[in-house]
Amino acid sequence: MLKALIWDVDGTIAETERDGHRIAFNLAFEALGLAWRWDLALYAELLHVAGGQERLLHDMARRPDAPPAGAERQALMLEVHGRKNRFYTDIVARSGLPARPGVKRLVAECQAAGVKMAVATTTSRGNVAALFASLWGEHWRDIFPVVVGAEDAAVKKPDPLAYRIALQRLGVPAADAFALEDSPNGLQAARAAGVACGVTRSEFFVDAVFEGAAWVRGDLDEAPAMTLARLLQSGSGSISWNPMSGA
Ligand code: XBP
Ligand code: MG
Repeated sequence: MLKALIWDVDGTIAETERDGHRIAFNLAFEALGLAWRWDLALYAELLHVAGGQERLLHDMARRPDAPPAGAERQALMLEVHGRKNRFYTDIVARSGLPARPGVKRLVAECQAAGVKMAVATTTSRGNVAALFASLWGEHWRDIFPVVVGAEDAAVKKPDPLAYRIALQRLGVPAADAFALEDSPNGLQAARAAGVACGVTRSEFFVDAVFEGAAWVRGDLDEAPAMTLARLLQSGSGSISWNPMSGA
């Protein structure tokens, strides 16, 4: 029985990667006098590395003008990432990023039906707060009482840690939860925690393979719309999925 819906944030709630984080990374590079820029093609490749800090380190490792591995590189990474997050929350607060189609509708349906909602994300809690306040107003925590972010789960998706913590805080077994994700890393994290998962492909994952998803679609409003009733039907098949089978 479905008791909780666990939402990924980046790419699932809104197209935050293309229009938020990527732009903010570039603004941070510029502010620090770095010539590095992440265009769409490079960012699509870099997105396979979950976590902004990990992504920066991965990119720096192949740049001849980056500081050598060690304390200096780590310090620059933290400086860039801190600035990126300030630019990101500014972008979200000032211009607002719209929710992806059907997100607000499904959230409202879950609220009305008493389905608990949580967030399991790789990004930091401050970024979630900025985005959710812009989408649902200052009382957004009443809708999403459980938020598991980078500060809670040090090991990023595809590791299941964020999902395991979310389930624990929700007090709901994995079999009674359903996850919504946009990326292969996210799907893998949910499944490894034993949570059935539907996928709404985001811009960067239109061609990705999503093996083991309960369903894969462009967005929640794509016909036939993914209503809570339809999600429950789709979930019943996938919720019986056995994580030990390796299917
Ligand atoms: C999101 C991420 C994050 C964001 C940037 O993955 O991988 O790293 O790109 O956020 P998911 P931070 O949607 O699977 O949670 O810079 O705060 O990490
Ligand atoms: Mg995502």
